[in-house]
Amino acid sequence: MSSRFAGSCRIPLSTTLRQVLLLFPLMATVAVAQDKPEVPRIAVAVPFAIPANATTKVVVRGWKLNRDLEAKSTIGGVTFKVVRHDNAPIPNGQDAKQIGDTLVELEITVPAGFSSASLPIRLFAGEMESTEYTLLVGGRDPVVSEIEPNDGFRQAQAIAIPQIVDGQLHADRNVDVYAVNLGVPQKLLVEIIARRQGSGLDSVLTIFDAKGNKIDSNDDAVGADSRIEIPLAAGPYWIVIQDANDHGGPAHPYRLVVQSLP
Ligand SMILES: [Ca+2]
Ligand SMILES: [Ca+2]
Repeated sequence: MSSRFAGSCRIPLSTTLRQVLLLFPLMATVAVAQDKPEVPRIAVAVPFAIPANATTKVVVRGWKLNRDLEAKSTIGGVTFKVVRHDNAPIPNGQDAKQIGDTLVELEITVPAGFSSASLPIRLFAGEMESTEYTLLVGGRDPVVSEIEPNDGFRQAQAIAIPQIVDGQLHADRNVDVYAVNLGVPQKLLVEIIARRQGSGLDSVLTIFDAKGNKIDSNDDAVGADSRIEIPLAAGPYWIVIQDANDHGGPAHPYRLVVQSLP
């Protein structure tokens, strides 16, 4: 430390001045907090994947969304209609800091021939705009929706290979089961896209053979999202999706991707 600064430390401060100086950072923090605008923020869109050439109802969850908002995209040709805004239910034991506490329901119309695989959206409250959230549009492989009930081996939903399934763990302790039948031996990729899209789901993926033997399981491969690559003999298999914390509900959408690898 230089002598100039060392010398300045010897100047006595009055008690009042010392208190003001000590309080100043706190006062500044309070002022910033009070002035901070309530910027809308997006946690997750349900569903987070929508088709082209269709109008889809999408519930956007997040914070500060229960108000008059406008939705926009930097990509033209897509229309947004705000249907309603409301407080969002927080299912038992779940964290509003992760899944949001307010919602806005949109009808999003994506035109035929929409060429992008993603649709960035922002919500505007007057001058304030949310951070960007990216919806997925279509998919490289055929896309189907989950068909309930698919909550056990006996109710498994049959899917093809390749296949994309857009689904949701709709309640606590929900288990979704899909059945695939391999005509020939092949290396299978099974992947969940959920948390990276803001979903509350912490997926756990398990593959069972026809006898009910567990073949492989994965919890976290890409962040909290699960991924399995496995060579399999020909035959029927079950793909099971669960939440690591047994949670489910309106903020737990997922996309299941099943592909044959070379
Ligand atoms: Ca489900
Ligand atoms: Ca996980």
